[in-house]
Amino acid sequence: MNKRAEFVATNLEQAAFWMPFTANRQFKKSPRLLARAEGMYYWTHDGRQVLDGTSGLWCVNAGHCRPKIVEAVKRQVAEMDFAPTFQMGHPVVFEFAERLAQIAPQGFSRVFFTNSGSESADTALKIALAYHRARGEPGRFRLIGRERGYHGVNFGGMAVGGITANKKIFGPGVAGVDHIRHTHDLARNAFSRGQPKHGAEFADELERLCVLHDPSTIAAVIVEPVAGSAGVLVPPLGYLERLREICTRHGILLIFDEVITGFGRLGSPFASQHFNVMPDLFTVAKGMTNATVPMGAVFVKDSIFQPFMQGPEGIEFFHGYTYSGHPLGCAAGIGTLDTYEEEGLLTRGAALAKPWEDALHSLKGAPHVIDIRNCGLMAAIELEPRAGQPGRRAYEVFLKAFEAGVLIRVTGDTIALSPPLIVERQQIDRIVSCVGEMVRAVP
Ligand code: PXG
Repeated sequence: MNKRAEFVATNLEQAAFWMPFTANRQFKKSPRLLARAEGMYYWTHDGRQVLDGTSGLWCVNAGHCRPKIVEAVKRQVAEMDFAPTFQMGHPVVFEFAERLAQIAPQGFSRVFFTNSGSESADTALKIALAYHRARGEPGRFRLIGRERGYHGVNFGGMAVGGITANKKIFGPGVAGVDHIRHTHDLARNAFSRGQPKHGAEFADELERLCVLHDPSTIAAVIVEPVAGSAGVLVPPLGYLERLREICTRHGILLIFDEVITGFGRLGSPFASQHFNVMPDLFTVAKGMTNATVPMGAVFVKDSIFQPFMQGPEGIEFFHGYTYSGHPLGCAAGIGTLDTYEEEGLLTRGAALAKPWEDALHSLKGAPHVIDIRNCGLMAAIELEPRAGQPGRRAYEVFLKAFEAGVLIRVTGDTIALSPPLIVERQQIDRIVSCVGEMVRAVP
């Protein structure tokens, strides 16, 4: 154990670190510390190997500490640590934007840089509002999200998000926001393989909101193509197509939040390609730099960008972050794209999707399992909540799996899985058999 690991292992109860989205008191009494990572594995501070079934937090898509990325960051930090992108530029940021535009679906020729998925969501919403104003429709101010959606924790993303616990104590938030219903339908769709059959009509709720508010007041609709945080909710067949059609008919921009689905998670570079439904804007983060340096972006169609360039001379869009296009993020991103491209990782999930699906659905019939959902290399196993203790059963599975050397993620009573895209067949088997064993072991 190195000195730093020794310190944290012994002193955590009064630790200064206020942990995000964590039961601090519970954690600090019995901490789980990851101290090193490589490829498909973490090692705990006391040297135990842990198979990463979650790509960190849905983000380390190429696996950990990949040499090309490590080298690119090292080189960049020694050459130029930081340079502004407000009224200045640097070569790396221009190069990275070109590289991203090259792998984006056709027409997404512009990239606005942020530092996280939350910032990407807020940036995309602001681009949508500014776009309508630039085109002479300032009356389009409403933003529509979806129940169970997660678009980060900043005020815009929180407002259009649909996760109650993330919103309820933070006041009224952004005005002019509404939501369509989520697509989870256990009664009709439990144990669907891939896209569920039932529920395309849930998209018609957007039509209802158009009647209620008048479509000329609606700027944009934002959805995750596959809802991640809410427990891997795969869009019903025909659902995204219908959302697209309603948006197009009413001049509403469709924003896909691809923070999780982007960069190969579904077996295509982006979910829009997997589902063959194109948004007007989409957000990314996480896998964009393989999570090596925090970074996010909004991809913008040329037709959305152009009105900005036709206004008066001067700053076209009053928005940006000190670290938009940070040189280290860009270097990490270029190293990441090189790795993805050399190893075919952005499409590797397509070949693995079927064995992944088969392995997961072998858990059908295991105790407590009420649904299994999968899409690309994402999956969820939903457990029946223990009476009076929601979330407890899945949390115990998580703890036991970690003890057994497999990192999984839980949200409520749903176990979420998203291994790095370099995962091998026997590692898939190990993840699934570990989950199966622990599900059988918990009361
Ligand atoms: N949009 C989506 C779809 C996300 O999944 C964000 C935005 C926000 O990204 P940042 O980088 O600001 O955190 C996310 C983040 C989980 C989990 O376990 C998911 C996220 C973050 C933490 C945990 O489901 N997604």
